[in-house]
Amino acid sequence: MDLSKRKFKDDFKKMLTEVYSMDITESELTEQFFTLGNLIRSYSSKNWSRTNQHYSEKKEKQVYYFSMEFLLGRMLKSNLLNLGILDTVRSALQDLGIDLEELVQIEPDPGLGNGGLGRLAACFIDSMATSEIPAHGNGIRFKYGLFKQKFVNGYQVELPENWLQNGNVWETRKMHAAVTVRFYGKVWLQQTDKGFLTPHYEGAQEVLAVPYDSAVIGYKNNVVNTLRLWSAELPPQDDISDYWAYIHQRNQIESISEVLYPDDSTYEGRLLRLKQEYFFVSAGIQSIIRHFKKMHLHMNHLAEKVAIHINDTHPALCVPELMRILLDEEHMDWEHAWNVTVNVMSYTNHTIMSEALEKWPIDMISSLLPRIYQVICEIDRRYTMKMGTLFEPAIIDRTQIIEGGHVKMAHLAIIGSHSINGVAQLHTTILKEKVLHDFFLVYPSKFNNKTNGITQRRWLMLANEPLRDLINRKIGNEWETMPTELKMLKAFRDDNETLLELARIKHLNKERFADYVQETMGLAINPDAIFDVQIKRLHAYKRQLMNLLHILSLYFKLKDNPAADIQPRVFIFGAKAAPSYTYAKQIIKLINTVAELINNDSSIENKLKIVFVENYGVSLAEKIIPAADVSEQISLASKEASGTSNMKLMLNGAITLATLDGANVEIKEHVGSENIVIFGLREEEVYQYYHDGSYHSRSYYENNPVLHRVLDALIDGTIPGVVAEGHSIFDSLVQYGDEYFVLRDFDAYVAAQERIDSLYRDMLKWQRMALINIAGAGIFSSDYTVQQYANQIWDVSSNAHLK
Ligand code: AZC
Repeated sequence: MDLSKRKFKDDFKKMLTEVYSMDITESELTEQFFTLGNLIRSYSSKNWSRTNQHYSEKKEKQVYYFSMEFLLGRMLKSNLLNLGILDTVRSALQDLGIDLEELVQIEPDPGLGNGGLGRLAACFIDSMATSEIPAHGNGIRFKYGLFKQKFVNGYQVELPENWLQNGNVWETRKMHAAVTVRFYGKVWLQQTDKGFLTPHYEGAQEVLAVPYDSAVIGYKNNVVNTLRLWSAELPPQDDISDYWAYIHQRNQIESISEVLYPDDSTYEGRLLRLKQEYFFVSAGIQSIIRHFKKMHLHMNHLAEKVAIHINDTHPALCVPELMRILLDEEHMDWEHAWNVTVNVMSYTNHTIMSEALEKWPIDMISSLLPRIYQVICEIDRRYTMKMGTLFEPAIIDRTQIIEGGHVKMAHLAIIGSHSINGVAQLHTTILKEKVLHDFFLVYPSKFNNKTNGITQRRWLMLANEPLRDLINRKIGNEWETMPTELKMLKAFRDDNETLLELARIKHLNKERFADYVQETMGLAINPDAIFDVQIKRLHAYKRQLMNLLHILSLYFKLKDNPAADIQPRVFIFGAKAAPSYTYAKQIIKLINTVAELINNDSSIENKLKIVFVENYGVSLAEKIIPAADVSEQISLASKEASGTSNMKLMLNGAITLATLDGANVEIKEHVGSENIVIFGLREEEVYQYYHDGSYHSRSYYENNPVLHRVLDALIDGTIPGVVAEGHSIFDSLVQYGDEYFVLRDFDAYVAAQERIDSLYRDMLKWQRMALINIAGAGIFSSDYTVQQYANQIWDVSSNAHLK
């Protein structure tokens, strides 16, 4: 948008007076932040309604991305950037004596997601608006986001994250669009006068679902899509006979949208979790149908106008919920309703970890959602009947929805969707050949790959402005919307001036991060050291533990020989563990304790430091990633579906140190094997071990002296204060088989780390590698990913031509 500094200053002052009756000198950061937020809203509101109007008038097909999680991060700068007014506003505020960076800090970072899956959804909505895809997010407005992590004596402690405390400037409550969601009760089918079977409900609990909409602003294109998050409320009641019963009921209902489950692998509080899933699914679909009906088209045409995406299995109830509405409320016959449903739905799988494949006990689902359960049973019955004639019984048994007293959500999503995708090539191959092989036999054409992506706007243009400026000076700014144009940077691979400039920028970012660490943790780190970064949820398969064992091996090397020639390193960790995941929490305690030991040992002359940042999330990622030299992507091959921090880090010039897992495989293809450091078992080797059962971790402990010493340190008091944790972790590796092959890959990992050490010594060579990584990162933009979803799955056009 066109905005002069003068106009902005006038608007800002006016708004401050209107809302707070203050002038600038009286106002504090909070008032200034809300004033700016409200101004941004007013600047985007016209385009928001224009976009909606355009979609309605043109009857454009709409995509609804259903996701339990949207891990947005702070929106202030992102909105300014996308409106095209970031620089103007920054400079105008400066004239007014206000520092934009200080205002940014006022905004709470809404942690409405656990990790990769939630952040992917956030990147997608940004990219969908930018790519002019008529697509909206649908999720839950959790009152409490993912817990705030504190370390107390090295242990993770979880505190509530009350992000809504001071209100959310971006949202609008849309009471007129509220819908009712039903739980419990009895249901039976009755014939109406017109001959339809309609369900009758008795004793159902009714919950009011109230939507809160936020604008999703496309990058400099006037498109504003919608993120709709639902909040659970008690429906208004005429007479409240029993006040206390009323309060109790209200609390119970409001608890549905109260907390995000702090777990991306196992599901606790199961009943509430199931309620959450149905709640936002039912609310979302009812509101879609309401909207569709305004077009006065027959329901048979729904799939021409609506695509619903099921992000992991959490929203899998979309399938029976849409069926319920088509059958019970629209009186379609089963065949037509099913046809429409399958054409509308598509599903993404994000993990092969079996504990994350949701299933619900029949008792629970049949009492909480009686009608939905009936529909699921009928879907299952028809599936087994139809496929039973085509495939052998064993295949049908393994692919049924209801089995062993449970409803399997992935099966429901697969049977009820026309498209099933994995999130990286390797992951999709594993789905087809292993994890979902039976389904692949049944529905080969449903399977496809969509490799994940990230938005270069947040992760480069905003997070790393010095790098953005350098790139723009070298190759112009076309890459902002056509990120593969970054490849033009390759022309500078032998240009020492550019490489030196890259080094200077990296150093600057490292200094900034070092300042932050000094301020917040009181720890001095050296910006000349290698900044070696592993940031992701704490999970055994991601092998933060292997990283730590290597650090210990370096530490002992220095203890034995203080003159040992190693490049100084700062190992940076950021990770939350699910509160119920004991083993992961033990690893956190161990890392913190080793950090304490190493950081305070003056005999190693600051050659090693460990920084374990508290409360890792989007805002911290934005500080760490631009400062990273090394990107640790060291999961056991086959276990990480894709990874996305790998993409953000390469885009910022970090060198990837990786196993051939998830999207690392594709990163290697794009940068070439000389610009990435690969090590470790490959996926086929891992499966071979599973097959022949020949991995015996103990022999690695017994035969590898370095490993032996490192592992002994866990249990012999070398690392003080971790007796219980040390033993538990030692046993998991040596005694109980080392599920994720940490000891098997240790040597290869150490060798790979030595290679990093030696590469780093040649500064120009290192920067050349960094440059090639940046130049090759464009393909991993979520702009491309969502365009592929649009063309190949949702069948909608990108470029709605709103300009
Ligand atoms: C993650 C995967 O672990 C990660 O590899 C992937 O990049 C990301 O999704 C986005 O696709 N999964 C999750 O965050 N959560 C679950 C339940 O899998």
